[in-house]
Order: sequence, then structure tokens, then C-alpha cells
Amino acid sequence: PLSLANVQGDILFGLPKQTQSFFFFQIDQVDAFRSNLSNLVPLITSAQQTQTNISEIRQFKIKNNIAVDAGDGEVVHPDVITVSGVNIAFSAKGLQKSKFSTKLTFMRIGILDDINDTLFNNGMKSDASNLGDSGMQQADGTFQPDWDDTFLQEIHGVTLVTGDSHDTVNDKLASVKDILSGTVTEISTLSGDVRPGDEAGHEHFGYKDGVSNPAVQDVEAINPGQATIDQGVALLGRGVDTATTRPSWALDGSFMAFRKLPQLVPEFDKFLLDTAKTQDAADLMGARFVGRWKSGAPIMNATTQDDPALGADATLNNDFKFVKGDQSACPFAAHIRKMNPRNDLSESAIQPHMILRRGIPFGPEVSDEERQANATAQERGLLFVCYQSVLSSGFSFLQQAWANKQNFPPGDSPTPGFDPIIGQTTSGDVRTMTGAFVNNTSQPLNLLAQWVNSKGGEYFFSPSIPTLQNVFAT
Ligand code: N7H
Repeated sequence: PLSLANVQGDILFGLPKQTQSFFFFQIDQVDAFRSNLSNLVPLITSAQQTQTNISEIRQFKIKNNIAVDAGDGEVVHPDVITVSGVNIAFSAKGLQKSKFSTKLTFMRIGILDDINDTLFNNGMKSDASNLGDSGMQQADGTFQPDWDDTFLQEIHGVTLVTGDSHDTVNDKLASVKDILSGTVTEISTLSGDVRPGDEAGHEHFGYKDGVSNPAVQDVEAINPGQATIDQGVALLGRGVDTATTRPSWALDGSFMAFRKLPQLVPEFDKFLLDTAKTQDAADLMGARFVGRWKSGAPIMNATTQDDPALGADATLNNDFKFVKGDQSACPFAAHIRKMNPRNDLSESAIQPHMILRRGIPFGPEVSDEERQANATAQERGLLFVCYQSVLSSGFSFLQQAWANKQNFPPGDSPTPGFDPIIGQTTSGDVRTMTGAFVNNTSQPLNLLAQWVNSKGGEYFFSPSIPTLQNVFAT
């Protein structure tokens, strides 16, 4: 049976965080790196430790009358409790470099150790054009995505450091760098922060995030309406994943998709107001884009206005289904309907595509100047992270086959169109959707712009702690 002590904490529960840094590195000295890794392993936060941390934070909040968070890794309020977390993950190039994978002979037991995930083996850059990222076809036939320099370089690994404050995270990150020093080169460190005050837990467009994540079978209690996924949808070598051939060291690991997703917030708000004319109508249209109001309340159960009590109640805020073939209450193309088409498809058809989301916002709050100019001057958005056992069923599938597909959910009339939040066109078509206008749901809306534009990322493998200790480290 699964032991929570073996799995890295971000996968199953989400490391608690007020702030988080992602330290992207290249491995220079393989043998020395592997030896230093053995000193890093004691710092790695397991799912068991994470579960304890989250329950301590919840107890503390209840005792002090602080609202308990319904979402993605408990948000730690600064100066309340000191907590930190460390996880580590490797790209395919990183594993090749350290001679574990892929299609290279596995050094210790002499088997061919292909981890058996083509998207992982090839890296995210090879997937960029399929995902619909903008970029240029090169003369040599390769696609050069319009990404930040960081992600155009060869990244071998990433260390995730989370905590209650910048001081905590910076101290912890300094220890990590110290342990790995001389064996890795830093490519870049990206940091994200929970938004301030009442916006805590909300992404930059203003919507509560981390409301809906599936529960993993036999790991978590579930709330009404929350899906339970087979352990093998999240973890390699478990449950349904045993059908795929994996090297033995892959057991209890998970693929982590990382994406840097800047968001054009004032532009998004201006589009809504220009299109809907009044602020109330703009708020409703925004909620119809997402499928939830800013509080997290699902529009299926709060059709005309936000209901903050509903948004905050974890026992109610996932307890809804869409009505197949009907977009009067929620557009077919709404982000949460595209990403989890409850009732549009059967439960068994959706389950293999479920992911565990662990992102964090980055960048400053929108300034008065940006608000007045309706134009972004400072980069902000989401450092998107999700875990799954098969990238071509999880992140990459959701982006390509559901968000970017105009006729998904299938069989609906009028055609749903693009996910207005994350849908991307691969052909340079204009993005349109139906269902945005509550009084005429068949009227198509030309979205005019794209407000989330990927600046890169990578596919990583987050190994089990025993594998880090006994196989990767020496
Ligand atoms: Fe999404 N947003 O603010 O609009 N997302 N998302 N996402 N997303 C969700 O249910 C957002 C992105 C999923 O089970 C909510 O937790 C933004 C990518 C999935 O009902 C909000 C960005 C992918 C769900 C947002 C972004 C997904 C989900 C509602 C990028 C995968 C759960 C809160 C900047 C390819 C669906 C919640 C369910 C929910 C937003 C990215 C997937 C508010 C701004 C790239 C599976």
C-alpha cells in the first residue's frame, strides 16, 4: 500500500505556502551532484509531513478565527506560523545527465529504463507548437516558441521551496543552494506570492483558485461533488498506471508540468466592460468565462450574482453538475467546464484527464497607472504547476484536446468555441466562444485578444523519496 512518507508533499496535498521559489538548475558535476543529493534528501518534505503541517495550520486558524482556506495547499498567513517545504524534480535531460533515464541503460540493475512518457522524454519545448504557444517555425523545421530565455535553455531540474514568508523561503533556498553548490549552475529562480489581503487564494484576474482538485483514492476525505481519482492517475506504478511499463524507480513519482503564464489583467477587465457595457454585466460575463464567480461560487448554483458564502463553503462549492447540451446557466466553453465537464462526459471518461493543480500567482498587484491606461506594464500571472501520471492525458491533453478545441464538449450546439481563459489557436484563427451573453447564448463572441500567453515551462519528474535516496543519490 501507498505510504505517504514516500511521496513528495506537493504532489498529494500541495506544500503550504504564502510564497514559493522555483530554483531551476543545470547539473554540471554528475557524481558530485549525486553525492550532494543525499544531503538534500533529509530536507525534502514528504506528503506525510505536509499533511501534518496543513492540519496544524488549520487548527491554528480555527483557534484564532481566521478563515480556513478551501483550496490548493493551505495558504499560510504570514507571521502566524513558521513553515517551509522543499521538493525536487528532474527533466528528462536531467535524468539523462544523471544516467537514470531515458533509453539509456539503467546503471544499477541493467535494464532499459525508459520511463515511457514521450512528452516527458522530449521536453515541453517539443510540445509547444501542439499546445498552441506562439512562436516561429525555423528554417530547420523546428519550432521556436516565443518563450523567456530561461525555458529555451537546457533545464535539468527544479527545486521548489515554499514557506510562510520571504525570509523563511530565502533561508531554506540558501541551504538548498549550499548543499548543491559546486555541482549545479543556476539558470533562474522564479518566485510567486499569494496575493495580499482579501485577494489571498485568488489568481490575478480576481477569481478564487484551487477550489476544485480531485481527491486521491484512500489519501483524502472527499467533499460533496469532489471527484476521487485512482492513485495511478497521479502516481506512477500505482493503480491504473500499473498497465504502463515503468522502471521500478518510477514508483510513487509523478510528472510535474510547469508553465509560466503571464496574464493581461487590465486588458481582460476592459474587454469585459467594453463588451458587457455595465460593471454588473461585466462581472456576470467574467463569471461565465470562468464558470465561477470571483468568490469561487459556481455559476451553476449562483446564476445571476456572486454568493460569497457558497464560494467559501468547501462542502457546497463543488456540489454541482452541468446540464448536457444546455449553456443557459454556464457556457460550454467556460474554463471549469472545459477542464472538468461534469456530466457532459461520463465520470469514467473524465477521470483519466484529472490533474492535481499546485500553482501560485507571481508579479505585483495592478497599479493605478495600469488600471487607468487599461494596459499591463509590469508582468504578472500564474506559475502554473500540475501533477499527473501521464502528460498526454493530463496537462498537454487538457490544453490541446479540450481548451483549444472549438467543438469540445462534443455534440453541443452551437459550437462551444475556445476556453476564453487559456484556449490558444494553433492556426492563428480568431478566438471565439458562444454562451458568453446570458440573453442570447447562441451569439458568438469574438474574444479579440488572448489574455494568458505562455512564456515557457518544462516537464519534470518528481521522484519518490526512497528513489531520491537509494537510486538517484549515492
Ligand atoms: Fe485553471 N482562472 O482564474 O480563470 N482555473 N486557470 N487551468 N483550471 C480554475 O476550480 C485559471 C489552467 C484547470 O475541477 C479556476 O479551483 C487561470 C491551465 C482545472 O472544476 C480558475 C489560468 C489548466 C480546473 C482558474 C489557468 C487549468 C481549473 C476555478 C492561467 C490545464 C478545475 C477554481 C493563467 C491545462 C476544474 C478552481 C474543476 C480551475 C483560472 C490555467 C486547469 C479561477 C487564470 C493551464 C482542471
